[in-house]
Amino acid sequence: MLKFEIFEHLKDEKVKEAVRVQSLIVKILRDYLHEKGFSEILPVVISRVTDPLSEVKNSVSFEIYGQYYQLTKSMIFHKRMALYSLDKIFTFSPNVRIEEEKKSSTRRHLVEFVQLDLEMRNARMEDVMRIAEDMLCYLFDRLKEEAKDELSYFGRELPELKTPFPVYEFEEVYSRYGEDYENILSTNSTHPLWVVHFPETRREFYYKTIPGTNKMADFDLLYPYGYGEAISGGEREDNKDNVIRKLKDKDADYLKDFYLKLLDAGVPPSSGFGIGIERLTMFVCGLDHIIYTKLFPKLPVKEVQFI
Ligand code: ASN
Repeated sequence: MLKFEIFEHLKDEKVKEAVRVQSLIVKILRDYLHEKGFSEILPVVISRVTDPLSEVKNSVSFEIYGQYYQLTKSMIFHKRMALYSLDKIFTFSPNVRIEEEKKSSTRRHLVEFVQLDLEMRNARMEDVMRIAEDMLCYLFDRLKEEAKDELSYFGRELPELKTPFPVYEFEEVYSRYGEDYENILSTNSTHPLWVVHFPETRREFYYKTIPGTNKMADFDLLYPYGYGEAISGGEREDNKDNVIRKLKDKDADYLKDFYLKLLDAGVPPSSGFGIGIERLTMFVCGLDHIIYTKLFPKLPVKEVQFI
C-alpha cells in the first residue's frame, strides 16, 4: 500500500530538486515558444465542452447558475477556438482525469496534471512534430547548462537528441508487439520516438481521418527507457460527415452539435499537441515515480488522502 504523508513529502529533498527543475522547464518552454512567435493564453478550468477521452470513464461534472459544466480533461476545443483570434497559441493547462485505479501501477498517472498544450493555424502534423523535436532539443541543451546541479543530484545525463526523431507506423508496431507496444517500444529505446497514424477506433474523433483510409493524421511521442508516452497530437478533423460518423455510437449529441458549429463558423485548419509537464519532469530527473514531480500530487488510488 502506498504511504503518503504530506509534510514528509514537502520536505523530501528529491521533491524539492524535481520541482526546481520543473520550474526551469516551464521557463525554458515559455522562452522557446515566445521566440517562435506563439502567444500564451490562460487556461480554462471549467467548461461545457471538454475532451471526451473515452479511455477515462468518469468526468467531474456539476451544475452552477443552472448550467452544466465539467472540469477540463484537455483544452483541445478551446485551443482550436483560440485560433479564430490568434495564429499560434500555447497554454499551461490543468487537466483533471479520473483515471481507473489500475493506472496507478504505471507510476506515471496523476489525477490532476498540467499539460503544455499548443495549436497552430494552417499547420500539418509534420509541422508540429518538428516544433516538438526542436523544442525538446532546445530544452535539453539549456537544462544541461542551467540545471547542472540538480541533474547531478539525480545522477542524470540527458540523452543527446538527433532530429528528426525515428517514426513508426502504428499498424506496424501493433502487429509486431500487440497491445503492449507502447511499453515495449519505450523500454527498448534509447531515443524518443514517434508512433503515427492511429486507426479511428483508438483515438478521439477530433483527429483528422486521412481521406480514403481509417487512419488518422495523428501521433504520439514516446520517451525512451520505459518512461512511456510524452506527447499526443495531430491534425484536426474538419470534415462534417466524418464527425457525424465518428460520434454516431457515442452518447455525445451536445459535443457533436458544438463541433459542427465550430466548423460552420470557419475555424481554420490546424494541428497541435500536448506534453505533460510532470511526466517531462519525471523523465528529465530520471525519477521512478511521478509523485515526486508535484508538491501536491493526487494519484488514482482509494486508500490515500491527498491534500
Ligand atoms: N493535447 C492533445 C492534442 O493536442 C489532446 C489531449 O490531451 N488528449 O491533441
